[in-house]
Amino acid sequence: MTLKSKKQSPSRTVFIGDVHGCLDELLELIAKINVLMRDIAPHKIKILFLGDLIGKGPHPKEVIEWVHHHHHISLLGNHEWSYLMALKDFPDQRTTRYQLKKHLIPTSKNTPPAVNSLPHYQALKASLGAEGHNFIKSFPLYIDEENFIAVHGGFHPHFSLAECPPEFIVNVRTIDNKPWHHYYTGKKTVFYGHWAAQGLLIKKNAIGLDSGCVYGGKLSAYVLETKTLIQVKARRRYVAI
Ligand SMILES: [Mn+2]
Repeated sequence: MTLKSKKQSPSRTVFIGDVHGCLDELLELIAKINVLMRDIAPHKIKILFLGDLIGKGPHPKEVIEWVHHHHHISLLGNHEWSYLMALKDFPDQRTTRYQLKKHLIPTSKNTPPAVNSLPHYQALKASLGAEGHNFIKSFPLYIDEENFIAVHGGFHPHFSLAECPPEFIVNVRTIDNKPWHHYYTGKKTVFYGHWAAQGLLIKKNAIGLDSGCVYGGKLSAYVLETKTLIQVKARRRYVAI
């Protein structure tokens, strides 16, 4: 056995921005990632979606099923949040925490109105079945690891992630007219989505990966360990921005 073969296989952590039901682009992106990672052991590759798998785009059901089937992780986006809130099917403690804290943190002015009606969500729930629906319910609000933080929208600099209300985490873009990450001074890199109008943004400690695929932009992935950006172009513009 050579020294090299005794070495532990490296691991890779891949973040993917807002898919919004763009299944074709997701599959193309995954194919690119697979080519790039052909020398990495499959069990060493962790793929983490930054939320908003559903909403706006053409294939929300198929995207949810694909991510679930492949045992990947997704954060809760504002669209999954709206879906669960509309169906009144949210874990109680999160709603309670929001009720307690909402007077402390003003909701971002940029919070979009709910774009999907209750009948739309009910139809999606019916098409997903219990398995897909429960998968959405399992999405974490944030992930705080030793070497990164992942959130859908962002967080408030004066509050810990655990203290920040869910609606704020999934919706925030700006605080006092500045990007929320302007106030973030932590060392861990924060990966976030949700801000297609800002687009791809790579800073030392904050990386925004919503590059507006559903608006005819790109679907983006970023590899934590190698700092590699991987993108595919949208096949078309599915909705107007
Ligand atoms: Mn979003």
